[in-house]
Amino acid sequence: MSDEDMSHLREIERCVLWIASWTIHNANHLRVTGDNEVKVGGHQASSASMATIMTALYCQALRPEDRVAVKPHASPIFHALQYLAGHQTLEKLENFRGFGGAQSYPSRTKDNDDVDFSTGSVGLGVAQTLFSSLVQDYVIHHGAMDAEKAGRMVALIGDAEMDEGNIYEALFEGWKHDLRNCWWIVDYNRQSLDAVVHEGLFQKFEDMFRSFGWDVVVLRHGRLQEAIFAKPGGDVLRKWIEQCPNQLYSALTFKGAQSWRERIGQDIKDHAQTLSLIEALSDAELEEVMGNLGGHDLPSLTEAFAQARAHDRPTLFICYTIKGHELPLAGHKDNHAGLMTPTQIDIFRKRVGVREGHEWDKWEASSLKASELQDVIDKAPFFTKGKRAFTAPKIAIPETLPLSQTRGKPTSTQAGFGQILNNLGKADSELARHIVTTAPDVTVSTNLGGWVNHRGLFARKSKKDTFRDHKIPSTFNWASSPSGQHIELGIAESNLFILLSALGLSHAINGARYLPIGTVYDPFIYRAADQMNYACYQDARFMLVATPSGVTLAPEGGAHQSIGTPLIGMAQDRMAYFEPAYVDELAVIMRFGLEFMQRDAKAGNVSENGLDDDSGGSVYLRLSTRPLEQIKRDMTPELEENIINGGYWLRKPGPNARAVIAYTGAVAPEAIEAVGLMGEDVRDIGLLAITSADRLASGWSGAQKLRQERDVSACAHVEKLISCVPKDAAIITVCDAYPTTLSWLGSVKGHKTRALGVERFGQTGSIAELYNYYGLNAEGIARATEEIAPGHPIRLARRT
Ligand SMILES: Cc1ncc(C[n+]2csc(CCOP(=O)(O)OP(=O)(O)O)c2C)c(N)n1
Ligand SMILES: [Mg+2]
Repeated sequence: MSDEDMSHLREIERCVLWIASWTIHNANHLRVTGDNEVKVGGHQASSASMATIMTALYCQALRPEDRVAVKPHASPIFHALQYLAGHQTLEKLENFRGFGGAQSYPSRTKDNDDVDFSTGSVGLGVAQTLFSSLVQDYVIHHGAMDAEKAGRMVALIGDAEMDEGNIYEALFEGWKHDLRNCWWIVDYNRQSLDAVVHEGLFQKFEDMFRSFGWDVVVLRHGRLQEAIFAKPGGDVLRKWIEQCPNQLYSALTFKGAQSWRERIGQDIKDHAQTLSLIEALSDAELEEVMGNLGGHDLPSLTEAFAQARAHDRPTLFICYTIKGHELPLAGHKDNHAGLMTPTQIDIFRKRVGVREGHEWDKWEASSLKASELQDVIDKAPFFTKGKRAFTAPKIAIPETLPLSQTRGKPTSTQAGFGQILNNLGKADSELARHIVTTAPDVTVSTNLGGWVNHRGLFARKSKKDTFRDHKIPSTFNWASSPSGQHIELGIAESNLFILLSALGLSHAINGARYLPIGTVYDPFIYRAADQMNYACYQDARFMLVATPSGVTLAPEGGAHQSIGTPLIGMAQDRMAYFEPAYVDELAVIMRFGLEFMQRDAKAGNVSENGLDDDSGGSVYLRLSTRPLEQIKRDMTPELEENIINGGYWLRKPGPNARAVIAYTGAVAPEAIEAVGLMGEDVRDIGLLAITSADRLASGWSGAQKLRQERDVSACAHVEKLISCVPKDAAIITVCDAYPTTLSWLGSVKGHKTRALGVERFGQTGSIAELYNYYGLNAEGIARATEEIAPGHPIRLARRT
């Protein structure tokens, strides 16, 4: 890089730091008025820490095909860079952290300035880049991207963020899958939110990453420091800096030149040559030198990034920085949420040469001509292509999915899922080619084995199945190749969700759409609920198949039984939760799901049934291992629609019904039996099959909102269903989950309701024993009905 180019970058960095600092100041001191208003957040120090690194990246090192997960609190720096490059509006910056303004943490869905990956929950964006690199390789090996078009997947990471365990879970998986094209850049400011981080952390990172095959580049000293070290006596200063404890370095940075002089003078009093080097510096120069760590030195950064561009090995950059660099908050251990006072920002404004009233002028903090700097940033490779998000055409989904003839054999929804995928895997189709499956070491036990036998495991380098080669009989083919369509993961559920997040964004990140299907044991959704939420937050599209579930997995015991997961499914935005009982329902739901996953979030338009279906989302299928007698019936378009909308009457209540039983999932036989037991005495009793409590509930809420907005024709599916239930009848709901999943049904039209379900940790036992214990068996349902249904006591029919 020429000296002129470097001085342009320095000027841009200055402007970036100013705009970012002003954005935060504006949000807190100017926009927020009134004594009672809470300040909306500082993070000026956390942002400043990254100003140099991000200037070097965005204005020099990155290419349009690269994708970045920005450290959450560097959001103002990101928005400032995009503003300077013309991709962010003044209005959004003025409204930073406000309603509709630029987001506190970069958001793919809410920001308008080309965010690649959302961040916020620390650690997750980091793993996202690793799995996105693996997905990029999947795309290349499946012929949907030229190998030369591969980008670097880059994570900008706070050093305290590196405490998040999910990063190391991902690191293992990256090593297993031959990770490449991934850069993790640590902002090593040695400060966390609360305090100063442990000594010697960088050494641990270095050792660990090297052992996983990463290149590790430590940027400790900038060019100014190196220049002094090269002088006689300089080596003593280097040693002093390198041995200075983190806390002390931070404290001296905060206190400034006089304190540096005193402390260094005291520690190296016997080294006259070194002392004279320090004495030769003015106060400002001394502060500049001590702040000239690798992460604040543009020449060191640009050179290190250029070197890493020459190969595709995963690379960890440890960049020494100072939290709050260039600001009066620099180095103070309490500066995380710190804000410059109006007086401090005023001093800073004058120091960078910004005139009052010109704070938002793009290049005001530089003495160079605005057009010159604008030209530099416009020509930076990263910005030359404008916005970089792709779209990809939809994958055609056939009218029906291939279900096997079960010949009257009882079948579980989990087995049905296995059959459908097995049948899809057998034949060639556009759909089958675009499905990618993944599981955290539960491929076989969640019934994905058949599909994997047909489609194989994915790996960049082929690996044979030794058991096959030795002709040892085995049900499963475990050979890997670059054309495989199943990505096998270790047990870490966190990785499953982040991989689903990466696969489910491939249409936008790589311009190649896939239909990811991931399986997991339902209870372990808790293990990675944050990752699941993160994937949905950034609008990744995937199908989650969670099985087995509930207490129905009976002998597996309480540790594996999930109780609250339907509530997670219902509460999760951009994800529809389904819990079918029968395999024909499952086939309809999967077909719908694969199409639903491909709808465009921007289409958003709530229809008259209260569902925002146009914008689609991910799908969560809560499936069971319990084989159920299947209902022999034809799948009519009407039934199909009801299944998708969330429920249908298996037996419509008559005009004199005293009670209605509503169930979801594997407890169907008990609900049916209960209706049979009571049916003679309670003639008109109804039986409502619920395939999606989530869609029934959100449609209900949506329709009410529409009516509030005077759309009187709005009517939810559940409102239509319940409209035939006589006013005084009771509703008894049954599910293998926390009862609140369905208890709200009574509120739709004001029916008295008793909600049955599971409220305590499960036990081991048979299904019959457990259903009896929780009152989910037919007698339990009948007793609950009797308790609340109006009229005389119910006589139960004799069981045959
Ligand atoms: C999962 C999660 N836990 C906690 C937080 C709150 N939090 C935000 S940043 C942060 C640590 C800041 O330290 P570091 O990562 O070193 O960033 P720095 O501000 O020093 O650059 C914490 C605890 C969060 N955002 N996400
Ligand atoms: Mg830090």
